[in-house]
Amino acid sequence: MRTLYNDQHTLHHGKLEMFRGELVPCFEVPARADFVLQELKRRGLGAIETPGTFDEAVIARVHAPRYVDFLRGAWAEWVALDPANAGRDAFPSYWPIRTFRSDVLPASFAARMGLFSYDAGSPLTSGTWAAAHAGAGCAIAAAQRLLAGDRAAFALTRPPGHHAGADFFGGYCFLNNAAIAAQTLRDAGMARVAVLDIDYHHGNGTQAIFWERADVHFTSLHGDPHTEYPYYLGYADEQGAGAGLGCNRNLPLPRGTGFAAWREALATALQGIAAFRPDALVVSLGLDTFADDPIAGFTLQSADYLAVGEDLARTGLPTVFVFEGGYAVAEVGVNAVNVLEGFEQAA
Ligand code: SP5
Ligand code: ZN
Repeated sequence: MRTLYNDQHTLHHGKLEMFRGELVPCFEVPARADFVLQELKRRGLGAIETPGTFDEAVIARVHAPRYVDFLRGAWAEWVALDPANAGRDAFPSYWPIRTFRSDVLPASFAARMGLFSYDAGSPLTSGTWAAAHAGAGCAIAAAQRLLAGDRAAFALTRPPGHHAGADFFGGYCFLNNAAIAAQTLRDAGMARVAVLDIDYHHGNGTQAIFWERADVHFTSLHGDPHTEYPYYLGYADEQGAGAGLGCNRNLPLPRGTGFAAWREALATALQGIAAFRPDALVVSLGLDTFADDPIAGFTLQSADYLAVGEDLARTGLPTVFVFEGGYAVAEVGVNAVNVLEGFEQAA
């Protein structure tokens, strides 16, 4: 399968993230994608292409214009506040939680940082927009490979996307690449698209984007939010609303879950997806379900990812894979490519 990749991802390189009252080195680093790229080449999985310019209209169908405008200009605003800011990443410190207004767009940069985010773990850096924008281009180009008749394509993107909502960043995510891929398929005439999120963390952004929509079905397998990030969404009783009621499915699993139980949940997820009769599948491919992941709690082994790919191929659906989390950096390449190779062998 083809990989869509843009080396501009390296322009997003956060230094530190807030954790337990301290700034600790970022887990989401450029080397993650480098290891995947290296493994793709080593195993000869298929052509690796860099997309050119693209039509931005699809981004505006997923994200709010005032949020996109903010992200595009955020670094320049940050540096304009103080030239010394060029040497430090931007973090939010204020959030409009319940009872505050979110309809007013404050002039203050700090206030808008909080309006458009939900955690302090996602530093905004000089190259965040360029990297996220290039990543969205990869997601769009991967979706277009399906429209051209390919069975599958891989968008090797970072920063990741599935925590980003229509108008907020968080969880290391800025633009929701999986949602953008799904929307691209819809815009091209596919009637129904399923998104399956197998990152360790619930894909709260993707869920929220499609919450009231009947044309995109969202399913997520993830650590139980009672104990796991992102805590405030991802529970089993969240089924969508309005026209989208019944088009959202969460399968939370306890911390410590191993491959046998995880794979059973995957089978359950795939049955629900088949019942939706989608024209295509978008997989939010997080590899932080790996046993040695430093910030997650499942115990999948590298060889298990081959079986994951095989299970996904048996859907028979045209499939876009979008890279998400996975922080065991030295192993993330093998684990990601195992999914893709398992898929290809069973397809
Ligand atoms: C895309 C994705 O996987 N985002 C995950 C964001 C998780 N952010 C919270 C990280 C919590 C860090 N916990 C550190 C534990 C160190 N032992
Ligand atoms: Zn994750």
